[in-house]
Amino acid sequence: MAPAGTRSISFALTDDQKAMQKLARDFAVNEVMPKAAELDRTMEYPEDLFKKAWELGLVNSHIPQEYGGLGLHALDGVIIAEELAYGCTGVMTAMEANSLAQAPVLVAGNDEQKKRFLAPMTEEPLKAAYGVTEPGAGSDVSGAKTKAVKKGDDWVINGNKMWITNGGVADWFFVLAKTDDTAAAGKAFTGFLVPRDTPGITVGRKEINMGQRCSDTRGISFEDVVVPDKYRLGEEGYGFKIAMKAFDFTRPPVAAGAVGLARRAMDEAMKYSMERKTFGVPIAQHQAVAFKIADMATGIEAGRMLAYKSAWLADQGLPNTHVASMAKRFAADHCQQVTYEAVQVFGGAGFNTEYPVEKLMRDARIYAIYEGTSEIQRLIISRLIFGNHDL
Ligand code: CS8
Ligand code: FAD
Repeated sequence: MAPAGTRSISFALTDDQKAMQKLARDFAVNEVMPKAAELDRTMEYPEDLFKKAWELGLVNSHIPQEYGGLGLHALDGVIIAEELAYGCTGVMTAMEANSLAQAPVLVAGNDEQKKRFLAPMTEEPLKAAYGVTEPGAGSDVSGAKTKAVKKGDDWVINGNKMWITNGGVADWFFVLAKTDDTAAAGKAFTGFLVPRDTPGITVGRKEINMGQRCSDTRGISFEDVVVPDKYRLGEEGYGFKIAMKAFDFTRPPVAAGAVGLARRAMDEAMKYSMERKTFGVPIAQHQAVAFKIADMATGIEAGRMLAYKSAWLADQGLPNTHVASMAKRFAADHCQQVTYEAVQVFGGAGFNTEYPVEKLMRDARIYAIYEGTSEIQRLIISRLIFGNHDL
């Protein structure tokens, strides 16, 4: 057998990663958790928490150093995302939505665009939003109808986006618009960076959602919105691919968010199961309860490994679409199961708003829907596997 040191795989975090994990964990436990129930009740956007997290470097962490950011890697972002989600996934989503909007810029933006849209986010706690989904097109992005027409040196955008996270607080939007009605999806769309104060943008009401209620979700309409050609992201016609490529970087942290939420629900269930007694013993001593916890812990570990691997592949510059979808699919579905069973462990108290697990169960539900439903992740995975792609 070869000596341990010669093996190439390592599950160890670096000292920097451990320090960042601790920073994010302390922030989640000490700052986010005490406010989570109130934010769920009021549905207020977590502005103060956003500012504090921004000051600590827990938001926008992957903006490159030449644009004023920390230049952290995808794996670092995944580690942070899990911890923030442990505190409250509504808060985590409000923060992570920035990364989602920035991802297309990191994938395809030029130097001028990065200076204009990314650099200011390191100077002030600005927000951004990713606008792809429409009232008539969510899973099927190619069905999006928002149009951009070239007029001289400008583009004129018309259409409606729906379910846009950070919609009401964003300083700018990434907008996917159709620029060629005749081409296939891969050449029919173009991405644009659109400042919020551009005339013709109307931001809709804050949607009242089942969970993650402090996160800001809105419809946005664009009526004759004029955008200069210099804000066109990447080549004309390549917007669909840019929008998809962005998910390769953002699905890993979303998966990590689901892992963080599951870990929180497991911790709550464990704590309660050691306190609550039935038939003369803590319920943790009933094997039916202890096995629920064992299954929770196993899935959390598996989900985390998938999230780590998908981010690690991205950091190596290797194809990661399939593993990112596996991570998102697995962790999203597992956190449904974990929060459902956590409510079960709490019994009647699990159904009550005075205890934390009913919120966790509501918050978990969206993980199987946003950033691509679990069905769409399966579609991506199966297509890649059957397509014999170089995985
Ligand atoms: O439509 C695609 C899809 O992914 N649908 C799901 C949409 C989705 O995930 N939406 C999420 C919106 S954002 C959100 O919810 C935010 S939540 C709030 C923030 C949370 C923070 C915590 C699909 C179904 C996968 C594909 O659709 P098709 O129409 O079948 O297109 P394809 O034929 O597969 O592809 C067309 C061309 O694009 C290329 N492509 C596809 N994927 C990629 C990636 N990288 C680069 N290029 C890609 N990943 C593909 O190769 C095709 O190129 P051709 O040259 O045409 O062959
Ligand atoms: P549909 O596409 O209509 O799907 C309905 C059902 O049919 C789903 O179960 C789906 O899985 C299933 N289905 C569809 N097609 C297939 C198929 N081919 N095979 C099998 N099953 C299929 N979007 C953004 O662009 N930016 C954001 O910031 C953003 N944030 C969001 C925040 C929240 C809280 C929510 C609710 C949504 C957000 N979204 C955002 C949109 C989100 O990505 C979409 O809701 C999601 O992709 C699903 O699209 P849809 O709602 O149109 O459902």
